[in-house]
Amino acid sequence: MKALLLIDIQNGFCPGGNLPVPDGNRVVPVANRLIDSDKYDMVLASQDWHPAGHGSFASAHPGKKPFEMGILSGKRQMMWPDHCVQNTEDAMLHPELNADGIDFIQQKGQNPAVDSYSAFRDNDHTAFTGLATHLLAEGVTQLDLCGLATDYCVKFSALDAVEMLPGVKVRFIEDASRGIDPAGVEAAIDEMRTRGVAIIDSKEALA
Ligand code: VGL
Ligand code: ZN
Repeated sequence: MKALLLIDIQNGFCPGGNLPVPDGNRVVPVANRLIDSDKYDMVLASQDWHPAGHGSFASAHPGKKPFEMGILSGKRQMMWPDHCVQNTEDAMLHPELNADGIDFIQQKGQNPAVDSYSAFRDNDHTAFTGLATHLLAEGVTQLDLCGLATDYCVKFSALDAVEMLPGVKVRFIEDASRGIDPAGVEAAIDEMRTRGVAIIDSKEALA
């Protein structure tokens, strides 16, 4: 069973959103080609889904500004602008993404005391979303990932997929993804490759 996992292709991470990734919207047509292809038995999407006042928001920490490091539940945490608050426009999947082709949506980031970059578990690895159990129950053998942002949620989801889905081929689709920081993207791709994630482009995924 081959699955495609689209990470956080939401308004909040596209230009005009609250935590815009440069050219984030440009992943949408590529993602749609993947969704509409006959290459996948299942298409899943993750959705960053924070309560208002989430502990990853700089606004929840007096004196902190966005993109400074802070502390959340005793651990180092990037202070983000308020983003992807539940039931707001910012949290909706990009309107041009072919949502009809998505079989399953995994929300994450609901616990105000911990961030959850990965679609599989929170950053301190104590709470699981259930996505790994779901994919294993479906008999997944290959998982292709792409979306936003390469250096945060895509990377952590891919690394968790390798660890939590034993025997599953995990591939990162580079041209269907964009990152926040260019140096961070390069490091993220190196780290994924080192940990066993195949780095491919959509042409290879669709071939
Ligand atoms: C993300 C920062 C905060 C992401 C989510 O989707 O990469 N990044 N929340
Ligand atoms: Zn977030």
